[in-house]
Parts: sequence; structure tokens; C-alpha cells
Amino acid sequence: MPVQQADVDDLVERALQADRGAIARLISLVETGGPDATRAVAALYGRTGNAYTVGITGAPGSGKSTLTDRLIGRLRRDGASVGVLAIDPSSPFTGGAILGDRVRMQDHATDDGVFIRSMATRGHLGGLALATPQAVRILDAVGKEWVLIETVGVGQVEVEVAGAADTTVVVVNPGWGDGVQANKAGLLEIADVFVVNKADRPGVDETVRDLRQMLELSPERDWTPPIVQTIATEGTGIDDLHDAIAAHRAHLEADGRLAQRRGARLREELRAIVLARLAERAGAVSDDDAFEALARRVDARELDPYAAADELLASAG
Ligand SMILES: Nc1nc2c(ncn2[C@@H]2O[C@H](COP(=O)(O)OP(=O)(O)OP(=O)(O)O)[C@@H](O)[C@H]2O)c(=O)[nH]1
Ligand SMILES: [Mg+2]
Repeated sequence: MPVQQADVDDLVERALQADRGAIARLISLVETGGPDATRAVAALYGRTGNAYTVGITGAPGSGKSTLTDRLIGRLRRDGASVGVLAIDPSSPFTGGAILGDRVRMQDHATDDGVFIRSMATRGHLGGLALATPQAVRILDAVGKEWVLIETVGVGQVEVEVAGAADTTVVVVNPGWGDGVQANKAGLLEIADVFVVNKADRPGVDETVRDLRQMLELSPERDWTPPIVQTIATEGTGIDDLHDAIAAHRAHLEADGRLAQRRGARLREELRAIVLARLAERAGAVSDDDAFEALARRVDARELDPYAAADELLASAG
């Protein structure tokens, strides 16, 4: 249901005063999309650009939520405020992730410095790819210093969303071929830090070796992703993960790379919004009477489809 302008303003106002309910409502708005979402983002955009974002991705069940939970704990030790978006996979093999995420991050549920939210795809135009950056903005605007984004590393959009963070952490597990699977899913290209989680299981050295080999074969980059070993369930290696993220951040912040990366991302987002808006307009154009009239002329071979499309677009302005 659309919210009144005054209500959106009121939500924004309350969210800025750290009202958790209001923050949650705003995230629901951007999840749904539409004019209310646009209004909320417009009201908050000027306050954004301060949060550091970390994408955490990997195969279903690799331990992303458990790691995220530990990372929240580590960041809180420094007194930093943390926002978390757990993107619920549309993928059928990970049903029940919402409950899992809630259970695994429960320790922080009563901590005012932490805000955790699951987000679903909903399948609207631009879906997750457009909604996630808006949700990140809300957390950024209300003062979260870190925003962690958990996505399952299957599916192009989920991988894209994780890859759009300032630092992207790719989680794999020990065992034959896990690194190779990550490579196939396109995760190797987006990784700034690798985590071999479940390092209490056999095959850690082989997996590390596989990753190293694949990195050597991939195109030269100005940053070589470190490989960190963790046992998330026991909290082992979390300091190493934190340090690896901090090192990548320092690398980006030197020489203006972070600003450059964010600038490129904003341009990509702008392009995606323009495309989504054009697609919306095209949708409107293609189900009115003028469309049908032109389509009949195409049926009758009086017009070719290209000429008909141009005519439609010209009349739509
Ligand atoms: N042995 C072992 N188990 C782990 C470790 N880390 C996580 N697990 C277990 O692995 C299972 C999946 O962990 P999650 O943190 O939910 O994994 P996830 O990647 O968030 O899962 P989805 O969001 O469903 O894709 C749980 O049963 C965890 O307790 C680890 O280091 N060692
Ligand atoms: Mg999870």
C-alpha cells in the first residue's frame, strides 16, 4: 500500500533518530520499490557515502551467516556500528535461510549498535540488484559505519550484488573441487579476500593450493586476494579475516581507488535505473490501443516491426 509523502518524511525523521522500526520500514519500502522507495532514497541520499560495505558470498551452507555473526562481534569490539543485510536466496536449495540467519545472528539482536535485516527478491523489475544498494544507503544514512551484505554465490544477480561491495569476501570450504566451483560461479573474479571456512575439516591445504593456482592463472590485478582460514563456529581465524578486510580497505583508500570504484558503481547503477525506467515506459507503450493499431499494420505487411517500434516510441515521447 502506498505511504503518504508525510509518512515517508516521518519515517525518515524517525530512522535518523535510530528508531529501529522506522529503519526496518524504510528497508521494506525499498524492497518493494516504487515511488515511496524513491522518495525515501531522495530524502536520505545526501547523508550517504560514509559506510564501508563488505559483501560476503559463497556456496549455500558454506558458513556465511556464522562468519558474518563473528565479524559483527569483532567489529563491535572496536565500537563500530554495524548494519547487516542477509539477502534471502531465491534459489530452491537454501530454503529456511531466514530462520538460519536469525538464529545464527541472535546474539546481536539486542545490541543497539547492530541492525540485521533479511531481504527478499520479490521479482520486481531490477529486483535485488536495484533494491540492495538502496537498502545499504538507508543503513549508511542512519550512521552504520559498516554494512555487511550476505548473498548466496549462485545466480548472476546474487554474485553481482556481493561484487558491488567495497570489499568482497568469497567463502569456500575444504574439499575436492570447491575452489573450482567458486571459479565456475564467477566468484574468483569478484573476490578481494578468500576464506576457507570449516578449516576443522580435511582438505584445507588442497583447497588453498587450488585457489592459489587459479589466482596465478587469472589476469594480473593490483591486489592479490589473501586466503584466510577460519572455523567460524569456534571463532578461529576471525581476527585474520578482519585484518585481511582492513588491508584491502587500506589498499583501496590509498591513491583514490575507493572513490574510483564507488564512482564506477554509481555510474553503473544510474545506467541500470535508466534502463529500468525505460523498460517501465516500454511496458506501458506496449499495451495500449495505439500499439494494437500499429501491430495490425505490421500483420498486414504495411509496416515493418522496426518502423512500428520507432513510431510508437516517438508518440510516447
Ligand atoms: N564444522 C564446521 N561447521 C561450520 C563452520 N561454520 C559454519 N558451520 C556450520 O555450517 C552450517 C551452515 O552455516 P551457515 O552459517 O548457516 O552457512 P550459510 O553459508 O550462511 O548458509 P546459507 O545462508 O543457507 O547459504 C551450520 O550448521 C553451521 O553451524 C565451521 O567452521 N566448521
Ligand atoms: Mg546464511
